[in-house]
Amino acid sequence: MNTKNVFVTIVGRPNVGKSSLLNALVGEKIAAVSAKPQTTRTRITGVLTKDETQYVFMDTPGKHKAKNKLGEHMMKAVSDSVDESEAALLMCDCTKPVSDAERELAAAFKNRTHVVLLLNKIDLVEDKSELLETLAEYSAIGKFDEVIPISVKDGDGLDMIMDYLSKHAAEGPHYFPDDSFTDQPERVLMAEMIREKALNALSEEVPHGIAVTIESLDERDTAAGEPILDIRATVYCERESHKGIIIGKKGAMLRKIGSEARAELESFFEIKVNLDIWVKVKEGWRNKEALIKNFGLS
Ligand SMILES: Nc1nc2c(ncn2[C@@H]2O[C@H](COP(=O)(O)OP(=O)(O)OP(=O)(O)O)[C@@H](O)[C@H]2O)c(=O)[nH]1
Ligand SMILES: [Mg+2]
Repeated sequence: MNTKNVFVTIVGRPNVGKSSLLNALVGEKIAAVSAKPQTTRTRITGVLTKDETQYVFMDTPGKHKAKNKLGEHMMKAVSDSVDESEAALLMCDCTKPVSDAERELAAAFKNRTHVVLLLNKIDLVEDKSELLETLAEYSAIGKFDEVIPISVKDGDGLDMIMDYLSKHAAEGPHYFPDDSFTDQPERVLMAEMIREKALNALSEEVPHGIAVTIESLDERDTAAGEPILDIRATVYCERESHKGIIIGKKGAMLRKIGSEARAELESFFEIKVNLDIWVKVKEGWRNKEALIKNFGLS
């Protein structure tokens, strides 16, 4: 059997559903998803091998105007992905008008890469004829091989994406083991699960300044002989006042984040987890190269 592969970049402005799509296509929860824009901070690779074809998806941070050094690294991840992609999914929120982010991305791909325009969140549109107008607006900004209306939430249209990509796979090796679904190290997956729960639990200002690191991982047996994983994590934030918010009244917020993260860690890694989270302040870390690097974000 001749093997095939196809590398696909998923780009778009923040919050349109890129990471949700990555998770849905790969069939595993590998990227953090939240209602807060700028959830994704680095390029995240998801892998799906079906018969002879290996699909390699690259989820990217949402395109925006960087306001700090972290943002600059995030936008570098986007432009690198755009430059390297063989096929791209430009993802939009069909309930929103075209923005500069979409114009710039469409222009960057022009006449070079196979681009499919995905109009996501069609579940939010009651009168589907409204989509025609949106479609016309988007069609004016670039050249797309196909335009596919989808709802990642309802799983609508995802098979059409796969049909398209299967036609664009080229003969070549599988670069990842056939049973792997991401190149993200375990510790990164764990830290991202915790960060996602923090993003969901915290309001507005605080979440953007959060970073999570895994300090230690130890597997042991409980007294009853059951394996358990001790995970010690640190949540970094930018201000003392934010630390107070993350910990919450009598530790309630941190307990909520911890228990939600633990449930997901246990189901993903299929082992009982004991999660110990500490909160520390690193003032202005999003503008400090050394710290950004330390957190694995450059
Ligand atoms: N109604 C609806 N909501 C969706 C759909 N797809 C994703 N969402 C929601 O949109 C929000 C953003 O989803 P993400 O997948 O984190 O978006 P993203 O594009 O990766 O965002 P960034 O990483 O910030 O660029 C989340 O609250 C999702 O649950 C959809 O098809 N319909
Ligand atoms: Mg994302």
